[in-house]
Amino acid sequence: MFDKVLVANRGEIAVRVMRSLKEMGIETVAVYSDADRKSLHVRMADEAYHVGPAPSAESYLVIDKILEVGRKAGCDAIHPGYGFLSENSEFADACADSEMTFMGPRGKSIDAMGEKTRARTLMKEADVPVVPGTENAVEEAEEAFEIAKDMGFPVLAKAAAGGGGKGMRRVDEAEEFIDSFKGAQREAISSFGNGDVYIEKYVVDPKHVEIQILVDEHGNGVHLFERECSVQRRHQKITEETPCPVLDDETRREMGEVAVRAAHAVDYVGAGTVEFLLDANGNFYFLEMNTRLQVEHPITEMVTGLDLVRWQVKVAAGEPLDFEQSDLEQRGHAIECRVYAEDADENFRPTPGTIDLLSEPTGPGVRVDSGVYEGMTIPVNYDPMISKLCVWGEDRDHAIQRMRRALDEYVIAGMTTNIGFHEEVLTHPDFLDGSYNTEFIPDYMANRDKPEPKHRDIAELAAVLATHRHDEALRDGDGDDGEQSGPKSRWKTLGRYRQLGRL
Ligand code: MV4
Repeated sequence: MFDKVLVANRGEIAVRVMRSLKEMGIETVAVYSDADRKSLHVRMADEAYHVGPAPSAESYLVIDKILEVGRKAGCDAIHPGYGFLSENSEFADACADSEMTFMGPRGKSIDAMGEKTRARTLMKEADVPVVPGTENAVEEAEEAFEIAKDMGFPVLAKAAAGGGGKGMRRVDEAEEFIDSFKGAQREAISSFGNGDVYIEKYVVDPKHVEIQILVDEHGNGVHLFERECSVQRRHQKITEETPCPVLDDETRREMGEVAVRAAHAVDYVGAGTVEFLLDANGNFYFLEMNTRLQVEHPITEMVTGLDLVRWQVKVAAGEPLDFEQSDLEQRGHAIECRVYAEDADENFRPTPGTIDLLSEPTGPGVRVDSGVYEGMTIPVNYDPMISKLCVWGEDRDHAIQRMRRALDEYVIAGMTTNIGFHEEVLTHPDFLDGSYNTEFIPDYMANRDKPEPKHRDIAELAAVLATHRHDEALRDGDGDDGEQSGPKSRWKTLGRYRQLGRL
């Protein structure tokens, strides 16, 4: 087993990974940029090393700097988290070359899934259903047009080097095709330096359902069931849940088996996720594979009882899985809400700032994976996610009730957050009946009226109160109240304003 691990990431995921490492008796090493000197992951780590200025291209993404820290600190492995270098095959191979274990798949597995046309070919060979489409990129727009007409509109022109929604053009009518196709080629060149574009039949109003898999070095592979991720906007997930409310057991089992086959087809080792589109008739199609731990992994942990990071570490150390598929079950229901410093009323504009007051929900069935603490300033340089609020319930209704309770308990003052927006989602009829698909948020936003001020006003009021209380504390030499001293207790005061806000 490893003695000391470098966590090559920041924020909540670095904190999450370090927690499992600590539980396993492994020392933790953090890296940080100028913007993260005071961030939570730096405080959590046993050691921390500076890796450069705020822009990630000059710090968290510089392979040589990260490896140098690993060597200097004497690490025997590196956990990449998600984003940054997590799906960089060059980094995965460079770790292996410098005798630090990369906690992820081999570089060649990352590359096999990274190029979409190649991945589709490999998947077809492994009997994994893919969306009908061309085998390879099509160079000539006229040739592509003939193919599209045979296929029938709508079709999708996709960049072979794309992924996560980048480099896609939907074409609904023949007249638009040539321009859109050429546009997709230009975009592919400017975004990826690779102009290859291929054609797929467009699957209308699908659900996005993904399967978590786990494979060890000894060829044992299991799936940890699905996550339903259709609540998203511009390819940013907002809410995820498991089980998927419309999936039957037969389809679930099939999807799981297919996902494990997909992983084996690229000699995958470690934790990974296979994404599918699920159409209204219950047909599912391989979309892409994410060769990393994902943001939304906690809801899988809640229904399976497994610690995915712990298993990433064990598998990376060469240990075999000590359970098989038949040992696993989905127990209850889990939901994640991604809590962001953003303003849903202003086109989801990021609103990073300083957290004046923070009180995170706790209690039965609640888990908060947070990257912040009270008084911390959220850097403007990175994704403005504050935390992931996850709940577990005995069934879906229970989980929804718990999530609404937990959202209500959550106090973040000093900035606008999307907590109020989550409450809207969690009370929407299409969410409640589970029928929603990837058009849910776009459709909702097109018709949405700005809600009554609630969380937003409360946050601003609370910021004023926090400042006031701070002044008072300086004057009295003691910020906290003793007994029933009313206004001096910030939580009681805040509670009163929260109730007022609801009148
Ligand atoms: C599609 C599709 C419909 N038909 N492919 C978006 C992300 C990228 N991984 C692929 N995506 C899609 N591919 C075909 N043939 C619809 C989407 C899509 C989508 C997929 C998952 C979650 C949200 C989405 C939102 C819009 C479009």
